[in-house]
Amino acid sequence: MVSTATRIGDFQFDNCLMNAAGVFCMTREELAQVESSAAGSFVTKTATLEARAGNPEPRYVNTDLGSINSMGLPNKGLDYYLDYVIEEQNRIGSKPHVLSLVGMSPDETHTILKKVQASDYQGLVELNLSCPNVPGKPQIAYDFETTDTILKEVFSYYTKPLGIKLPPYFDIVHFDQAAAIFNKYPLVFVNCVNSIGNGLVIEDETVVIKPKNGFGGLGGDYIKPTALANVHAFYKRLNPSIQIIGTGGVKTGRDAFEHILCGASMVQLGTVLQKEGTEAFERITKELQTIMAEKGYETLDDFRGKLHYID
Ligand code: RRO
Repeated sequence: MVSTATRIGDFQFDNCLMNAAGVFCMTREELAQVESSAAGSFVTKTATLEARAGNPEPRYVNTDLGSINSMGLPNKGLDYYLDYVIEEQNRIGSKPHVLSLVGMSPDETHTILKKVQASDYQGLVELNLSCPNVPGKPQIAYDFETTDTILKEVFSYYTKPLGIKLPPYFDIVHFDQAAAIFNKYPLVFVNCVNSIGNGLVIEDETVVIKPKNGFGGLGGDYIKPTALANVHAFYKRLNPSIQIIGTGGVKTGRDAFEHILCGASMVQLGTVLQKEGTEAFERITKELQTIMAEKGYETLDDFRGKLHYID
């Protein structure tokens, strides 16, 4: 009997697939749709302290090879999502969930996390250190000094299970430097990767999204090799207590299999979920189960991280 069940920290999930933050997670209705699908969990849209309208439209476009977005962190504000995950946590039969957060400044991040710390929420939190789309705000996790400072300050008061959402890195030295920082803290997971920031898609002679003169985060096929490299690089470098969530370019069971082979304990669907809807969870789960059965694998532990190299 093949199982795609998994665990992150102390939380058990019946299935290793879930949505990626930003897709199907803006409203309670969308989150409820993911909850009632074959997904093992949901993560909320990254919340700031106050609600935000985000960037002007068009700000998300699907392409043949994936997607480009510059949403600009639109969300309904911390309380909306925090209230919902607490409500869900108290519902019998509810799955464990992930609350995604970031402040518009380090101070706001601390205000938010202190609120979560003081709340009844006992589930996982994902601190988004990698939003590529707020004009004038660089991706936090590309600044190692700031990242280290934020994590040091956070763990001086935050005692609940916390992970971080990372941007893709592109240099071995950066994998080494980032991992050395993350290994200093009691992180439960790192999520690799957010969209590849600041790509540019053109149709005829014009950019396809309005914000930032068309620059936006890439998802989908464009980013799978980069995502796999980041999952595996951090799987190899991080303390075994820090698990990996794999995100980027998953549209088939084979893609999910590859993320797990690289070391992922959970796999998130972004662009494919936006394109196909929540039916994608069942289809990709079945495709993954078929591959596992063909290979004689019964659980994710049978192949997680066991990528083969050429001698
Ligand atoms: O809202 C966005 O523009 C956005 C965010 Br916060 C993020 O983390 N990643 C992304 O591709 N878009």
